[in-house]
Amino acid sequence: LVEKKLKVVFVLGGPGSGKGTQCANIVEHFGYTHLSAGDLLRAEIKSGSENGTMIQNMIKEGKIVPSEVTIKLLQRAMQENNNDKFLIDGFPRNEENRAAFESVTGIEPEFVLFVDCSAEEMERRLLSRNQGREDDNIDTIRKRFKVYMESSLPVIEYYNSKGKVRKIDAGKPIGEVFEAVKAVFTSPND
Ligand code: UP5
Ligand code: MG
Repeated sequence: LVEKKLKVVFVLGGPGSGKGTQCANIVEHFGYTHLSAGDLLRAEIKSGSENGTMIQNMIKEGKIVPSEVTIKLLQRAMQENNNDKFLIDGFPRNEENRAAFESVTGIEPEFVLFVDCSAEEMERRLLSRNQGREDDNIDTIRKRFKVYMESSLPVIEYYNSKGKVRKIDAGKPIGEVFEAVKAVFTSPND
């Protein structure tokens, strides 16, 4: 049995920056499988798992779920899928997430797509999303922004120092943002 070498791209950026939206486009054009850590955690709540209540409380507070929980869900999703190219959206969110994923899976990302957007625009998008997410209220949004600035931006900085960050301006209309994303995914050496 030959272990397949998995290709992973982390898609990082603030709450409401458009990670999920751009991932859907990347899947269509470049054949990746999209794994949103947040979606996996929300599915875990719905499934009535023993961790469900804990996860729900963390998400309501905008806090980062313990990495062993998230990593297990990501690993399971990758094992259940025959694809060898994955977009991991919204993970790793802090230094501990990053180091634990690397040591547990042995996977280093090919690169990090940094979906960069102003806080004002992200707030506007989240407040008008209307998909019933329990964390899309102004109180939780502020908490999510704070955690993003304090814990998630340093992860992007870490990868930037290794030359692995591809930053795109996500403040523009969806189609224009995707043009920049396409350029990243079609350029050589990525
Ligand atoms: N939209 C998108 N692009 C637009 C554009 N260019 N112009 C205008 N509108 C645009 O987009 C958000 C909204 O904006 C949508 O209505 C979209 O149509 C519109 P979306 O693509 O959904 O943005 P995204 O970046 O995916 O926003 P999301 O809210 O999903 O980001 P978060 O990072 O906040 O959410 P996530 O689901 O990743 O995490 C939620 C919580 O789960 C975290 O706060 C945390 O508590 C927990 N979590 C963990 O603990 N660990 C993890 O590893 C992951 C999550
Ligand atoms: Mg999302």
